[in-house]
Amino acid sequence: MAHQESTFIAIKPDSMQRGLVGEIIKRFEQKGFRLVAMKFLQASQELLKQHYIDLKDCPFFPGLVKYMNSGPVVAMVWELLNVVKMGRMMLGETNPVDSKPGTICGDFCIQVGRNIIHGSDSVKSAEKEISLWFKPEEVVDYKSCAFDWI
Ligand code: IDP
Ligand code: MG
Repeated sequence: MAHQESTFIAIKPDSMQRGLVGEIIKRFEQKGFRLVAMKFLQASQELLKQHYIDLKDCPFFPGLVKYMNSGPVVAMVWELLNVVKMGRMMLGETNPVDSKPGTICGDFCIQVGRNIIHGSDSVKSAEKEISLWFKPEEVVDYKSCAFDWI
């Protein structure tokens, strides 16, 4: 399919507990992106340490792994043209204090340590994250009926 690009989006344990799952998925659906994989799980510490490996020397790393492991998450892969960059724009900035209203962080959270959603920051990290969280057969290739209209 033309204009393919994939990103890994995770609804973190706090947004799950706060009932924001539907709202977040709605925004990606309404934007026109295509959902190709989704799972609901409590991520293991091992998986999360691997996911955040680049941050392993940060002082907040142990707290970050604990936070992400504190309850279930919704892990997803969304596709289409420029989804990595536009996905990050929809999320807002890492720190909610810098996130404009209208973005997910700008609308629904306050603290960087409880910033409710993850999105890949580049095409390269998206590839790494998708292969870490999903088996190839868990990512479904199909044509959305809206494809030609978006
Ligand atoms: P990103 O999630 O926007 O890519 P990163 O710098 O990769 O931001 O950090 C990963 C996650 O680590 C953030 O989303 C946030 O949950 C957490 N984090 C980042 N900086 C801090 C901090 O200063 N204190 C506590 N947690 C932080
Ligand atoms: Mg990051």
